[in-house]
Amino acid sequence: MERIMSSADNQVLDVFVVGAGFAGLYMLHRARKAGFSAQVVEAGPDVGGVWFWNGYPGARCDVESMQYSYGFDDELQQEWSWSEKFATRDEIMRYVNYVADRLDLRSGVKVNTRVTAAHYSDVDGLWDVATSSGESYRCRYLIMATGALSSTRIPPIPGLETFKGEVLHTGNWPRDRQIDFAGKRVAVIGTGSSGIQVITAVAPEAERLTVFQRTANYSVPMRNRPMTPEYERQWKDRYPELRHEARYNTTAGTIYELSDRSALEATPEEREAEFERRWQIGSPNFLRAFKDISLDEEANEFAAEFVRRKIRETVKDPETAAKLIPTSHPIGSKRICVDNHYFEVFNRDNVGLVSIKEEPIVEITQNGIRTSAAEYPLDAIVFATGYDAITGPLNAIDIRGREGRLLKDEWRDGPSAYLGLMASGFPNMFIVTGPGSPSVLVNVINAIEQHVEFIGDCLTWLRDNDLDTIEPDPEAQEKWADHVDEVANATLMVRGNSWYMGANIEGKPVRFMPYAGGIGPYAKKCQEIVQDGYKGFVVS
Ligand code: N01
Repeated sequence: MERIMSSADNQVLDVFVVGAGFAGLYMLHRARKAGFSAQVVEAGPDVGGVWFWNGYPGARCDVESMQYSYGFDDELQQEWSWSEKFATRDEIMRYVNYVADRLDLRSGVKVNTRVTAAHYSDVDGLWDVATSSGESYRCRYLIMATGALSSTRIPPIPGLETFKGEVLHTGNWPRDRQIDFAGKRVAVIGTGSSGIQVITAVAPEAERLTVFQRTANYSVPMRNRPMTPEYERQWKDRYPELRHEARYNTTAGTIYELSDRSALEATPEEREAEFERRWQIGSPNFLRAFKDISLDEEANEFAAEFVRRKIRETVKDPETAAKLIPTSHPIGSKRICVDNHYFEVFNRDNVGLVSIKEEPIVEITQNGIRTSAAEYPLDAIVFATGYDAITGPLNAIDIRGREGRLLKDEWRDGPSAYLGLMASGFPNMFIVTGPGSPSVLVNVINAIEQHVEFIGDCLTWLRDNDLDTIEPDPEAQEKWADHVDEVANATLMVRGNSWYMGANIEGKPVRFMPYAGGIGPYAKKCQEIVQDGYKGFVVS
C-alpha cells in the first residue's frame, strides 16, 4: 500500500465529496448550509455525473421530469420548467447547470480530478485522499457520491484494438465533437435501456445499422409529449405534498398509478383491458397494472405475454420478431426499458438484427465484426454494454479503512454496507446510494436526497454531541445485509441475471445489490434508527 503524502499545509476539511453528479452537488449544498467546510472533486470536466457522460443520441430519462428533479428547495422546483414529460439528457444537463449556478456550487467543485485513493488514519481519525493530479486532501468525513453507473464496461472481444473504425460507449460519449452516422455502417452491441435508445435514434441516420443482441428485452412505450401548463401546474401546486408522498409512501420513489388487485383474480378480459390501457398511457407505470407482477410468476407471465404479443404485432418479419421476444427472464427482473418506437425500427430496410446467442461474436476485425456465421463490415461500433454497477466505481479507488483494510477485499464475496450507507471498518465514510440501499431500483434523485439529508443530519448530530466518529456495528451491518437478501429473494428480480446482481461482469460476485424493500419503508426505517440515537452505529 502506497502511503498518501499529505502536505503539512493541507487544511483539514470537514467534508470531502467524491463526484459532482446530483448526489455530490446536493451534498455540497447541504454541508455548506450546515456550516461545514466542504470540497467536491469530480473526474469529469463538468458537473452532472452520469448525465454528463451519457451524451449519446436518444438519451432521455424514463422517470417523468416533474418527478426526476430535486425537491429539497421549493424555489428551485417552482422556478424551473421542463419542456417535455420525459426530459432529454441535454435538458437534464441544462437543469443540473442551472442548479449549480443558482446555488453557487461551482466554487466548491474541482473538476478534471479523479480520486485514486482514500486512506483512513488510525492515528488521528482523518481520511487522506489522493487524486490523479497529484494533489492530496485531508478530511474528517468522506462522502462517496460516485454514482452507481459510472464505471463503463466494454466486453473483452478479441481483436477490438485492431478495428479501424470508431469505437464508442454510450456511457462515455465523445464531448468534443459531433458524431455523425450519416452514410455509415454502424453496429450497436447491447439492448438494455441505453441500447434501445441509441438504436432508435441512430436507425434513421445510419446507412446500415446492425444490432447485436444477447438477451431479448422487454420494452414498453414511453409516449412522451410536450409539457402542458396544466400538467405542470398540477405538480407545482402540490409539490411539497407530492414529494413527501413519493419519499415515504411509495416503493419506487415515483408516484405511479398503483393497483391493489392481483392479476390472478382478474378475468382475461379485465387483464387485457388494464394492460392495454396502461400500454396506451406509456411509461414503467405498465408494471404496476397489478400488485403481484413482480412477485408472482403467473401474474408476471400475463404481463410478459402481453408485451410479447405487442412485439409480434409490431415487427413485420416473423423471424426477426421471434428473436426480439424475451423469454429468458421475468418482465421487470432486468430494468424495464421504455422506448420511443423501438420495435418499429426493425421494420426498416437498413436495420438488421443478429442474435449472438444463435450466432456468437467470434472477433472484431479491422473492418467489422465476425460472428460464427458471417462478417459484418462496419464504420462504427457502439457499445451499449452497460456498467460495472454500484460497486465498480468504489472498487476502482484504493479505499482503505482501519488497519489498512481494503474495501474491495472486504467486499470480495459481495458488498455489505449498513443501510447501504456505511461499511464497518471504514469510519466516517458514507456512500450515497450504496449497495443495500434502494438506489437504482427507485427514482434515484429521490434516493439521493434521502441519503444526503440523512448524512447531513448525522454530521450535525455528531458535531452537536461532541462526537467525531461513526461507523456501523458489524452485527447490525450483517443483519441488514441478510434483510437485503431476504427482501430481494421474495421478488422475481433475482431471476434476471442483471447488473443489479453483478451478473453482467465476469468474475463479479453474484449478489443482489440494491434494497428491494422500497424507498418508503427504507426512509421510515432510517428515521426510526435516528430516533433511536443512530441505532446500529457505533459512535465515539
Ligand atoms: O446497460 P445494461 P445500459 N456481448 O447493463 C448487453 C439506466 N439507464 O447502459 O442482458 C453482447 O442494462 C447486455 O446483454 P445481457 C437504467 O437503470 C436509464 O443499457 O446481459 N452483449 C444488455 O443487453 C439501466 O438499466 C435510461 O445478456 C452484451 C446490454 O449489453 C442502466 O442505466 C437510459 C455483452 C447492457 O445493458 C444500464 O443500462 C439508459 C457482451 N459481452 C440507462 N455484455 C433511462 O432512463 C453486455 N451485453 C431511459
